[in-house]
Amino acid sequence: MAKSIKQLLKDEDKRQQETISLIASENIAPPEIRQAAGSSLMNKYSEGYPQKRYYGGNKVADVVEQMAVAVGRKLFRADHINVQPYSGTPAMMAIYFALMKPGDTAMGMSLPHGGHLTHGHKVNFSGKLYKFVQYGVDPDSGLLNYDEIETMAKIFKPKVIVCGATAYPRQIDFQRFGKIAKKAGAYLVADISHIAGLIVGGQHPYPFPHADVVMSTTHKTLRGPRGAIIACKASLAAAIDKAVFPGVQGGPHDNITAAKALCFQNAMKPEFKRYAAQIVKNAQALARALQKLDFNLITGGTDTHLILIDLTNKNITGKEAETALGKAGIILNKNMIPNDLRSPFDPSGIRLGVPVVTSRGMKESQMEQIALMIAKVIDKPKSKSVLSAVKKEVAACTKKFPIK
Ligand code: DSN
Repeated sequence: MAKSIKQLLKDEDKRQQETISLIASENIAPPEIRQAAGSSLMNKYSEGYPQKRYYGGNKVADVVEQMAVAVGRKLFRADHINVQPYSGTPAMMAIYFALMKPGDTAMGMSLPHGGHLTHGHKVNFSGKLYKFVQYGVDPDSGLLNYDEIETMAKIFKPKVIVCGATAYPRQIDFQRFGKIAKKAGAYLVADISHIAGLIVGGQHPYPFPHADVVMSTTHKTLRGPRGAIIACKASLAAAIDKAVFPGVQGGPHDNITAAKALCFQNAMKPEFKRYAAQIVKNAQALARALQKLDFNLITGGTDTHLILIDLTNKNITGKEAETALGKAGIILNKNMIPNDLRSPFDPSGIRLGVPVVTSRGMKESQMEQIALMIAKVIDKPKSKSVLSAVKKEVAACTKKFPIK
């Protein structure tokens, strides 16, 4: 007989407790945030904005959204913030609808070089509705080549330049991007989904005042609920709000808005700064330990929460590595590396991130242990005894750092 959903949810709790997640885009939202997400606000409809709703009964929902807006604006140092986007992709859609007409030219980072689907990939609405020109990283250094991006912007004269990435281990120079966009007469949109927690935690420069619009999901380094925000300069506030509702979305998820408000409040606290600093320390400790074990890190290291590894010298593909590590209880994702000659279904690399393990309380010494476990599996991915020994090590380690 098929298992009940109740049982499956228990199974998932257990899976998360007993494995080490190194998925760079995942995190563990604290219990009060999960509680708000499952609260009775889930039952409410409130299309519109506070004091301008299309439904009655929004006394509480209005205050909740106003609180999220007030703290969110402060946190992101923004003139204006919209806290209603359901997630990153609808948020990007609203931004493009506000700033461009279909057929307009835009520039974004290509997915195989570390960008996101919504930054102009041809299978995504962004690549279908707009003429996206894609920039990438330098083939030798793996770093963004700002001079080349500037030249491309001069040639293609995009209406929008998107900066931000999902698999770029280094800081993004928002100031330089701002100058490039200004010279080209383009709006600068910064997608900070991956690094939002690092930014507000003092580990990465802020995108404002260089960007015109900033988009972030709230569930990655920020440690909030599944969702997104759009922050922007005052002059774009009305266009962004109109594009979110009624342009792209219907009723906001008020339960998630409450969880976002809590997430922003948490991120204002001094302990969040310590958490963000620990993320970077952990990522750098993991990077150093992996390098000692002869792993080839794209850009030679990291100054963020993530690491991108080229596995070519290890004689294993990204998919094989993801599968073998998964069997041992270490969960991460296969990933394209810059100029990858393999397919996205079985690329040459893997991506590792430390937000989850940092949320569990792990520190530099556990990162060294994790690097050793990864090396054991990658060296002998088909050895049942190695996989089972590492699985036992993972179990012992995760028991010491339970998810609260
Ligand atoms: N899927 C997210 C990531 O893993 O980076 C981006 O949407």
